[in-house]
Amino acid sequence: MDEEKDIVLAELDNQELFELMQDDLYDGYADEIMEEVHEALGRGVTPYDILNQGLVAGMDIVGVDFRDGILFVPEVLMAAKAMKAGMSILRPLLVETGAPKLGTAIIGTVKGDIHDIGQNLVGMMWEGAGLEVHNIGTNNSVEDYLQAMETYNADILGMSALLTTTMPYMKVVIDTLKETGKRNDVIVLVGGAPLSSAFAEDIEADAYCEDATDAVEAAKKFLALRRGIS
Ligand code: B1M
Repeated sequence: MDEEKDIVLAELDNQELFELMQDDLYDGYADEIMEEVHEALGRGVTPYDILNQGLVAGMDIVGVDFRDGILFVPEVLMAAKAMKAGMSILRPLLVETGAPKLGTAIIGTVKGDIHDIGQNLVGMMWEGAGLEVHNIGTNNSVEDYLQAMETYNADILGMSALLTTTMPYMKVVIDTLKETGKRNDVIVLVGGAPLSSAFAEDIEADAYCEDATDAVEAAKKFLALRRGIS
């Protein structure tokens, strides 16, 4: 994926530009990704399409090759860095919709898990939908979640897990909420690639969100239900 040195971005059609983004994300080229995101924006491509057809599609390819032992942790970290560089340009555009404030959410990855790209994306999309979002980062213990819920008076608790070994920790958090009588104070939404609706139901979360768009829909739905506006 290295024969692209003399590529003139302006000569590519949108599909070719997305494919180049996927290749450059794979190669961890953060500067090139930023140039390509600017090029796409300049053509009037929506931030949402750039995110999904360029960056997220590129990260999917990285995931497959990581699983298959073709890429290793340092390369995946470079790809993650390139993804974050692209997201840093898209973030204000995805967030600035002028939507009225819907409520307050906290989001963070569970204890033992340092994958944060997906939850950052969900946080951005929630902000764009009008939620006040407090992203509490990765590797969160029960205490971290409880503290953040209290500090921000959160309506929504969002938890992310990307590993089959860390997803059970979500149940630990929800069980603690139940034991401390706080379960009904908050809407619990969960997400991450290894999860499913059945898992969410099993641990008594309010909903499983397959992706960031789903997370926005779920947040709106459960906030409306809570306020009796369904
Ligand atoms: Co990791 N990793 N990783 N990794 N990594 C996966 C998850 C894996 C599936 C790769 C693979 O084998 N194909 C695999 C997990 C296997 C499993 O458990 N079944 C894996 C592994 C094994 C590991 C390590 C154990 C590797 C090792 O060290 N041997 C290690 C664990 C570290 C740890 O957490 N303790 C590890 C490390 C890493 C890096 C640090 C190198 C890097 C993370 C960098 C970072 O995040 N800052 C990394 C990456 C990048 C990945 C892959 C390639 C990409 C994840 C990603 O960012 N996807 C991933 C493979 C894959 O998922 N295809 C993989 C893009 C992102 C937009 O999608 O995160 O799914 P996603 O988020 C989506 C939805 O899931 C949903 O919405 C998001 C947007 O649409 N969503 C939510 C997510 N969270 C939500 C929360 C919500 C709602 C929706 O709340 C309401």
